[in-house]
Amino acid sequence: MADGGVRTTCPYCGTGCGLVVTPEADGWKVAGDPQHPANFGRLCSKGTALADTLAPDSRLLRPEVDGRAVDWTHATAEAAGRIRSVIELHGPDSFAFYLSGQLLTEDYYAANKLAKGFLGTANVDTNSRLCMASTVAGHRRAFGSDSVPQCYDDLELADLVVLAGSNLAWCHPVLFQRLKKAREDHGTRVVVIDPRRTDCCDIADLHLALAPGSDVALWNGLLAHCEAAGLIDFPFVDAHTEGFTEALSAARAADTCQTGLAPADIATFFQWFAATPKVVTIFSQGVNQSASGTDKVNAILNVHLATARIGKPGCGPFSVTGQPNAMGGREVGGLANQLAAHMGFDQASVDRVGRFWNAARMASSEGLKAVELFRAVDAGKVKAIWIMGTNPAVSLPEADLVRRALAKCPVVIVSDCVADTDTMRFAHIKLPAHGWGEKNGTVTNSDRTISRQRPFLSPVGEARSDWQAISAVAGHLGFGSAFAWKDSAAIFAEYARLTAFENGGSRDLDLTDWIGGDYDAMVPTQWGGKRMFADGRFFTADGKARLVAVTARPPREMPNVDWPLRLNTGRYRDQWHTMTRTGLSARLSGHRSEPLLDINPIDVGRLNLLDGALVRVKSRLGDYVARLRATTDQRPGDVFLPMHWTDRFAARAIVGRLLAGHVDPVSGQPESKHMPVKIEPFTADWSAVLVAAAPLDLPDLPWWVRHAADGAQITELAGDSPAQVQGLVAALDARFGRNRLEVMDPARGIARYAWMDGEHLAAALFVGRDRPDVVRAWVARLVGRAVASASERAAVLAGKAPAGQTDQGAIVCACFSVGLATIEAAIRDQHLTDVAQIGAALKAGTGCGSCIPELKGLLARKVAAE
Ligand SMILES: Nc1nc2c(c(=O)[nH]1)N[C@H]1C(S)=C(S)[C@@H](COP(=O)(O)OP(=O)(O)OC[C@H]3O[C@@H](n4cnc5c(=O)[nH]c(N)nc54)[C@H](O)[C@@H]3O)O[C@H]1N2
Ligand SMILES: Nc1nc2c(c(=O)[nH]1)N[C@H]1C(S)=C(S)[C@@H](COP(=O)(O)OP(=O)(O)OC[C@H]3O[C@@H](n4cnc5c(=O)[nH]c(N)nc54)[C@H](O)[C@@H]3O)O[C@H]1N2
Ligand code: SF4
Ligand SMILES: [Mo]
Repeated sequence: MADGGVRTTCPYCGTGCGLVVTPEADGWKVAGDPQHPANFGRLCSKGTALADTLAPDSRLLRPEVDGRAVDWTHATAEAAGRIRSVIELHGPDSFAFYLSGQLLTEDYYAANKLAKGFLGTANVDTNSRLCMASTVAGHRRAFGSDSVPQCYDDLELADLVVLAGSNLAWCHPVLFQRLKKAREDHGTRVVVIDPRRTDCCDIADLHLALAPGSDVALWNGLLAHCEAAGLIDFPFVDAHTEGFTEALSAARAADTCQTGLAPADIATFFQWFAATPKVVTIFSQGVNQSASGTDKVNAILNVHLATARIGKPGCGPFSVTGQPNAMGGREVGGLANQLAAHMGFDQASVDRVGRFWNAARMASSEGLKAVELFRAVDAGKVKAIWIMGTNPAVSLPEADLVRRALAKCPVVIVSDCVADTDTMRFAHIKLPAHGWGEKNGTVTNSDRTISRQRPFLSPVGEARSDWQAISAVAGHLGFGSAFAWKDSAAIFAEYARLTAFENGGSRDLDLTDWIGGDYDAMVPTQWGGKRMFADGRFFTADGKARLVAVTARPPREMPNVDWPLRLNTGRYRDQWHTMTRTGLSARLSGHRSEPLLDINPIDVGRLNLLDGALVRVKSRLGDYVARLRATTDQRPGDVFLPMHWTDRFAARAIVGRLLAGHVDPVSGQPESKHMPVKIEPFTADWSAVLVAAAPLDLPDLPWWVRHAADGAQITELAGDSPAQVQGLVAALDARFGRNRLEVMDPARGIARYAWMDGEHLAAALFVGRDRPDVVRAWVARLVGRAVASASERAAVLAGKAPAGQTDQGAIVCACFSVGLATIEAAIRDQHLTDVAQIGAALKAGTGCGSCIPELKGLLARKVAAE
């Protein structure tokens, strides 16, 4: 470790912030790297809390085969043997990899090479199919290559930034901080295009809350407007593009009424766009996760191409990628319809890559994309699957089909750093992977910057890097010499040579400059230069970009009498996907400690429901239980649920169970943002809260949800029969022994229990007809501590803390763990009137700043109340 600590990269979002990690007396200090061009020292709440998630107790420590711990040689020989026998009997396409944008480039390259070059199958798909596939397809249609033309500096150079289907404030918080600062410095205009009001709207000049799925109509309208306003750059269009006339006539036929927006708002957006030469359009899952996602992408690219607003400083379309290495995965070809190094399945590329790899058995055509892949597993066509770095039992649509498929698949191999995930429960062979802090390799962020992830911890247990697992299996299969890399540097070097191989400027991705470089000393560098396409040269056969004629299509399923509401899904500020890591952190779990169904108050009234009540959300595929949150952030008729909760954290809170597997016809990306649902009341006769040191296996109950608190796990529960409570108490007796204290008030439906381990509190359960009024955080802090005196024990059973100890409610500021109740009290008692005063009084908002929109909301509520 250098004096200044280890320089590495954040394992969460595609912003790709650089970090400096230094040892401290009781752990690690994670700080933003002032020299990294993505963040220049900034961090968000998730990056700041990284040290909280290094806990070894959640990790998978050693390989397992059929439930038995074995050594690596045995596990990889067994994996190879099972893969070989499936392929021998059923052919190469009976095997598949399902990978992840959270793998390192080196891991991804190794998996892709094994399947496509040596096993002879292109069944190598990834969670990027659920994420960026529509952008990849849109880029390839327009540019002839999957290239992101812009760089982050463009956020500071633009005069207008359009956020299209991107909740940048929560999902790329450091980019949002950069945009916010640019706006403060020189008045950058911001337009948000999103059916929901998000925290991005805090800095927006205009929020277009369009009808879900209607983006193509809006962008087509803009293209027609640009033409009518004389804004088409004909010299550029004529010299460097094809397809303008067709795209324009499709655009003219568009009906912007489909967006449901006020004509005046549409006109304002069009005028601003037309009047501002420097426009950046940031787009993300509101665009991609749609059955017309590829057309949405091309509708955006059409406008930028026709006005030559591309590849210039402060000017261009900008897909922000989700995962830390979503881009690297695309680069090495980790998609079933791409080969490697940005090459496709044309004969010349198949031949070229085959020669470069000296391939034993080259795949010659595209493989199965994620949704079809799991359907093929269900249909028994794919019989062996190796899942690496992703949790498809949760994150895919039609999650029940996915679970059924995994349950009957003869060979399921899962590589993960975490021991107990929903997907891991289906594994026959479990392979422990390095976690962040142990991993050693490269990642590519949203603006094509390649950075190093460097280790600063020794691997826990027997964890290995994913590429080592792949090369060991390849060795057992007899392909050892092609996978005999001594370290990740050797893989990167091979990959860089492949990008340069017979390239000669014909392909966008060319890492010639990296060949022979010092891998360990690598500094963050963009491939392809700062911006692409400024010279008007694209990677199609004729060098010209394509405008694509697109027509708006509604989402595949629309609300109707039976399913009257539209379900939109997405992310919370402080959770990452299926919570396997962020769910370990108390401060990250406090912002939203349970999933909430966001719904407009008009719908709450119409359905005769109450804000804060539990409800059952049903689609034609499944159901989900959540607490209502009435908010005008939602349009009437639209509801929102987060994607994060799993069977490990809740009963009945997997949103993928509600979603149909409709996919975009070009990209194969599923439509995760539009599903008709209905809402029914959830009848509960009892509610309870359980506090214990560790997560517990609970009996089957109608509803529960748990979260990490300081020192313990807090589980909220509810049900509809007294037998359920008896079953729960019996299960807790079995777990903690019969040394149980209790108080009962049957008339009021109240029962309270504390399980003691000698003098120490092991667990406490509070049951009531309504949600128990208990100071949860105080009880959580007592778990594992001595509770000796009679009065202390009585206080625990009462759930009443000594004076001054209250629950602070939802954590608003995750950097300094400041809760809602604390902030509201300070606003009231200290007469605080702005965010700076809150910061001075409580520090809230002075870390990453992601909570500032919420702080402003609290101040505004106070003013409104007065
Ligand atoms: N905190 C946090 N940050 C993350 C992640 C995380 O799990 N947690 N995950 C990372 C990953 S992998 C990804 S892909 C990114 C995703 O980042 P984003 O795409 O910004 O996040 P989402 O919440 O999925 O969706 C963005 C917005 O699309 C809107 N939307 C829904 N339907 C439509 C529509 O029809 N049109 C338009 N215009 N908008 C619509 C939603 O209301 C939502 O606000 O975030 C990354 N960053
Ligand atoms: N309803 C709905 N569903 C969605 C979305 C949505 O917006 N709405 N978004 C989709 C999108 S954009 C995405 S990207 C996906 C994400 O969905 P997933 O990829 O399923 O979610 P994660 O929780 O990130 O799963 C990553 C797993 O890999 C493990 N892991 C982390 N690092 C490593 C490593 O280096 N090696 C190995 N072997 N394992 C590792 C983690 O512990 C975790 O179990 O979800 C998709 N699903
Ligand atoms: S913005 Fe993204 S990359 Fe940066 S610290 Fe936050 S989660 Fe990590
Ligand atoms: Mo993603």
